[in-house]
Amino acid sequence: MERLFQTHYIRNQECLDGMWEFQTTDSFELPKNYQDTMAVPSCWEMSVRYCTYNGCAAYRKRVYVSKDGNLRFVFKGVSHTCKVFLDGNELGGHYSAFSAFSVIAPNVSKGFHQLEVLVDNAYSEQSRLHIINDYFTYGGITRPVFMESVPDCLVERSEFEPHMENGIWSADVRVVLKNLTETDRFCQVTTVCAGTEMTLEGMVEQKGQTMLCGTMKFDGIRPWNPESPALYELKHTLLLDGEEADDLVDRVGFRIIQVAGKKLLINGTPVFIRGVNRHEDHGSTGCAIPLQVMYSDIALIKELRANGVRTCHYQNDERFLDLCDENGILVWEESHDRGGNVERLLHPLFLGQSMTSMHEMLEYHYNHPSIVMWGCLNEAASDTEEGREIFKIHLDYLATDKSRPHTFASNRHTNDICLDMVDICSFNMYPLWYNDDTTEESMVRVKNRIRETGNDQKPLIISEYGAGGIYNFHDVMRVRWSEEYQADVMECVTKELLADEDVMGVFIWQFCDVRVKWGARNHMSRPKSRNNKGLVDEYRRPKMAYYAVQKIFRGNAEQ
Ligand code: ADA
Repeated sequence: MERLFQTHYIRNQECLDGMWEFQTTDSFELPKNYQDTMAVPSCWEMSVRYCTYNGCAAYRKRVYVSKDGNLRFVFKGVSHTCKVFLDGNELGGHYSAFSAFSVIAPNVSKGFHQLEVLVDNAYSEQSRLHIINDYFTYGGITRPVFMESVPDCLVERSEFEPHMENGIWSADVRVVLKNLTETDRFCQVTTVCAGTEMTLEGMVEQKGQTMLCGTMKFDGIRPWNPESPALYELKHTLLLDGEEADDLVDRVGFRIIQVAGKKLLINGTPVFIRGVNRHEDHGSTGCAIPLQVMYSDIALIKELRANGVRTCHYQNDERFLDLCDENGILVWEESHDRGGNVERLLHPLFLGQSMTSMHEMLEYHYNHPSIVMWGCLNEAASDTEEGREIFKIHLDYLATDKSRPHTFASNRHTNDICLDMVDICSFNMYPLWYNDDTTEESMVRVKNRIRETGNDQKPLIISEYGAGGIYNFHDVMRVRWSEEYQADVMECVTKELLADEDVMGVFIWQFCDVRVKWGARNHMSRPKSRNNKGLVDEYRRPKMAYYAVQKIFRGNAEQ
């Protein structure tokens, strides 16, 4: 399943998950022969034969095409650079493991064909988002793959922007159509949602894309909110020459997100976010997390009495976002990057790679009601003029979405110069862990900076705080790395932050332990080659800190 609901009733879509032929290669070229097989989706490092392999590999799958026509191949995630070929002809490629992409193969004849994918997960100057980091870059086709047969014009994506005025719900609807042919085509799109129908029409230029816009009015709507996350099907049907030719189905929620003073409002009601930072990583599957584990993660998050998730530090698998939509979990979705110092931000490739990631996030995840804010550039150089220029480009783009606030997680507590460009001020801090600073001392620094820069009337989120705890390491002295010490820190800091009236939300670092790729530089602080600040370990086994936080979150939820 691409999503937790059927995304097409007309378009034919086939899932290509399963065992593919596999071959490591010395260069980014297709091999002549394939000697092995690999599951798709999966991370090749989770197979003992390739557990340390970092480099290029090729995948091949024979596909059967039941009728002549155009094919659209959809990859929900390939880590981290890839090229796609059909019968040896290059169809396109993509960079960054965490956003979906598609490639078109026009005019394919009925019969068997060879689909091949070249993948490279090596670190290099060509890769400015996937770098040696405090999380692991796996290798492989790590999310599901689909083959679709599509007409000459298709529904590429849509944006559904709900509004509420005088008790009446309406929505601005924007439908993007793609024309694969060399001639302009007249298209009609009928959109149905919550019993309301609207038809838009227009010319789609040859080999181009066109956005058709309209407004729909509704009655009898059940709003989306954390307590009652009502969802509605959004169905777009494309007519070519009056005939139904293609469609795209999505799911939406009717909610208005507003920043009012230092509060975040959902449909006019202030919310306090009790969140966790969640990397997509698991001790058994790497980043290729199956739906059942996503579901059990959501269950653990809800059992914790948390109501929010920050997708650190990249876009998430849409099935997880669908689960957040269904469960009323508030999401800070973040585009792919972590820790950009000035040198990396100014690298010739960085801006292009990062802004592509931002567009793929905003354009294709727009309709998720659970995404209540966008984030970018975690702990990047927001304390420098050069960094500010890069931040401005990113934040100005996020600001084009008027339906949600935007922010970034800063660790420049005393000299951040980019806070004027966000709707919500967010800071990462680690009192009682990286040093003996108290929560109060950390908060004083952060509040001084917000006040100095005239941003003290904006909502304030503590986007990361935490401590390391090795699962099942217990110590009567409650020393650092013991579960006891981690639980003590989480209890103390969580209580203090939730009692601070200036704080509108927190995201604990972090939900689960994750594998890291930091080399010698950090192995001393990353026992087991993992970031051990999870409330649960990499196999989702709760630590003492999980229960310490649960007790406090439960109290906050019942206030
Ligand atoms: C930073 C960073 C996280 C993680 C954390 C830590 O805040 O944003 O990705 O590295 O530090 O565990 O130290």
